[in-house]
Amino acid sequence: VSVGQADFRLESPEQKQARMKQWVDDRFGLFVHWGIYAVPARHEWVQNYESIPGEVYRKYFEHFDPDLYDPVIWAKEAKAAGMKYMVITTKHHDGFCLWDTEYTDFKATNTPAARDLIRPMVEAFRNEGIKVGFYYSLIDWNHPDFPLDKLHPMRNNTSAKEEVRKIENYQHYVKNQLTELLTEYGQIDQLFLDFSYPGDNGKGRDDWDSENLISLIRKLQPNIILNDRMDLDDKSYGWDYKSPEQFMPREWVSHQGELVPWETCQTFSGSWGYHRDENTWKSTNQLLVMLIETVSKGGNLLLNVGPTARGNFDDRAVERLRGMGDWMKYNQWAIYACTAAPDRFEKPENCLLTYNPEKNRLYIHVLEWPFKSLYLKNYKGKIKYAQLLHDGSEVRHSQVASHGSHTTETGGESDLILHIPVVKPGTG
Ligand code: FUL
Repeated sequence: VSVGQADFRLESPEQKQARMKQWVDDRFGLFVHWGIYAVPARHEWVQNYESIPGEVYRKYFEHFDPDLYDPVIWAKEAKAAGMKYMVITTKHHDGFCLWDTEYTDFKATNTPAARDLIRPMVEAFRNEGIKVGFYYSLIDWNHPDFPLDKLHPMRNNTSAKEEVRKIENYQHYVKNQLTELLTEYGQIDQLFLDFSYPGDNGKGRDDWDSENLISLIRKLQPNIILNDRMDLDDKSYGWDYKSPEQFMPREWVSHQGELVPWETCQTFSGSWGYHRDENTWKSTNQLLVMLIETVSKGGNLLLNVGPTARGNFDDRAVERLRGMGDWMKYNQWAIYACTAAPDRFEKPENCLLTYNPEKNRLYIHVLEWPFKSLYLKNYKGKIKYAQLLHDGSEVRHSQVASHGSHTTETGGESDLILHIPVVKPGTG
């Protein structure tokens, strides 16, 4: 489905659904936050958190030398984890650009890395069959015309100029850079713009010229999937999916009553960029539950890695990605092309449900093992056949009424019992 430049607003819900289908079915992607903030290794907002003036922050630019950078390895790790797409920070809030942009000197080519770091990445991921998306920060603490707003690292510095910045210059800069990104790297599947706080620059107006920006983006990449972080409200057309950060909504319904696609972006620990001292890492098990829960609520998961300044993934990230990959090998069918289960299926205790509407298959994720049996309330007549997903073993089910010993006080004739083998998968 191709939507022309001027008429993207006329796209019907069916056309939009068709354009989004593959992305929605893919469900699991890799987010990569990489930039010169990986050098100080203490959060991607370090310049803001520590109010570091541009001249001082520049020392990280001068030391950015990713001697271990090999995007082929990154792509292989993502593939093995079962991820189907990736989104890379081409530029974060500090304004540093990973590609060879014409519009600023604050770019990878001028660091000791001395090359465009995006191009080989795009190629490596595509070679693994992983779709490529770009994150692009609308906020830019390096650009001279970006307002000294309440989030700017220099906002409280009296020596910083308080003059009204020429936001129009900055808007041109954004359009020029996005034009580069969306014309020089082939088909870009997703664009994650980040982020907006309309009116907070003190001038109460559209900071990014968003509607024209969307027109430009749609013209350059008619099939791109665009997030919702421009300064347009929920009723606006133009964006394709909601991008909740570090949380999962139960579901997202539009003003027209339709389900809105969403993707939750999540971190392994408390930082997006590589953080040397951050120890609050989620376990592989927690991350898997997060993935299942996301799909069980009808969303996508974009899970973030913050590579080091030397250009590799840290061991903790690799261990978790591989652990997730081990699980995905056997259980991917309960993730891809799946969504929330229809209401007729009640969620058993300590379980999550995912559902493939095209196959009419329900997946019951039993979060605690072992169970001798699983009580399925009001499932009578709703199951034809049950099996363990990881090896296909048939699982017997029976009606509560015919197994008196299983009947509980809440039991009823419409309930079923699923007889789960006692042996845990992989142990016997
Ligand atoms: C936020 C940013 O401020 C964070 O640094 C990160 O990039 C996250 C995905 O989006 O808005």
